[in-house]
This record gives sequence, C-alpha cells and structure tokens, in this order.
Amino acid sequence: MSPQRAASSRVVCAPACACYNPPPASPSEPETETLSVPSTPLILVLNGPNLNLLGTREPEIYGSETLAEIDALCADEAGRLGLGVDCRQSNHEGQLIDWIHNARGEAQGIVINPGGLTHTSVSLLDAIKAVGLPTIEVHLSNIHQREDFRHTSYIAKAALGAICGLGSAGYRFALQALAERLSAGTST
Ligand code: CA2
Repeated sequence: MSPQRAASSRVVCAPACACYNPPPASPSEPETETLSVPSTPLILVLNGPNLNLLGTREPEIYGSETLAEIDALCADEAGRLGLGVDCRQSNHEGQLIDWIHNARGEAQGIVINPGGLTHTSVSLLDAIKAVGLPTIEVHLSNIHQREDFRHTSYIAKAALGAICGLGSAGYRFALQALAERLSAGTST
C-alpha cells in the first residue's frame, strides 16, 4: 500500500432500500421490468497538509480531535444523511489535485480543508473549478481572526461556500449543506 493510499478511507453508507434489482434476463427469456436501486451519492472529503497532525499540537487553535476522529464523524453524519464519504488526507498538493480530478464522475460533491494551501494554491483552485463539483471549504479555526496571510482563500473563488471557526462541526455542516443541495437536484 502506498503512503498516500494509507491516508485514505472509503466509507459508503447506503440507506436501507427495499427495491429489487433482478439479474439481467438471458436473450431467450421474455423482457421483464427492472427496478433500479438508487445509488448513494458520494462525497469526497479532503484534508490538506499537516492536518494528519491534528490532536497532537495546538489544541487551542485546532481542537483536540484527531483526523481519524473527524473522518469517523464525517462517516456517521454521511450515514445519517444517506450519503457515502471517501475521506483522504495528503501533505502533497499534486496528490490532492489528482484526487479532485478523479472525483469527476465518481463523487457528487467535495468537502475540503486545504490547510495552508488555502492561502497559496492557484492550482488547487483550478482543479476544483475544472471538475465543477459542488465544493464546500472548511477550516477548523477562524482564519479571519488570525494572521493577515490567512485572510485570503484562493479556494473560496470556486467554493459554493465556506465554514470556518466551528471546529470539527464545520465538516458536519458542510455535509448537511451538500445533502440539501443534492436532494434539491442542483449538481454544481
Ligand atoms: O483552520 C484550519 O482548518 C486551517 O485550514 C488549518 C491549516 C492552516 O494553515 C489554515 O490557515 C487554517 C493548518 C493545519 C495544521 O494543522 C496542525 C494541527 C496540529 C499540529 C500542527 C498543525
């Protein structure tokens, strides 16, 4: 397993469903009616550089939860909302960009805490714009109450919205916002 893959966990929480999807009829059989099983919308939850260190330092800024605990919170909330989540973290800009590209056709939305790349990365912004998926930016801390260089977000230019300063609850609220948007039938 590569180091990047080790930082990824895919949790797909399918809602209970009573639909029956029979196997395809053989050519000799008369055509039968097929009831399709609705697929579970998948949300890619991305965390950027240094967020793997959560829970080890600076709890007064970022809280005391670990990233594994935040991933578990996302999986729980997604299950409650009838969504699946694919939670990934990388310290590498290119890896995050590749995951965003791969989300096209696979995921229906993105929740991203880009870490420090928020304030520097035009390339991450371009990737989010390129895939056109509804994206919500999350920050654990209130970036507007911190140093001036944290007040600018490149990602905000492409994001549907941003949540900051609410700690790990921000990820829950982001999933709720995407669920509401998807159920309203809006895909971007
Ligand atoms: O508040 C946030 O979520 C941030 O995205 C976190 C980034 C920071 O650069 C952004 O301005 C705001 C940094 C994450 C670093 O996380 C650490 C956690 C524990 C120990 C050290 C770093």
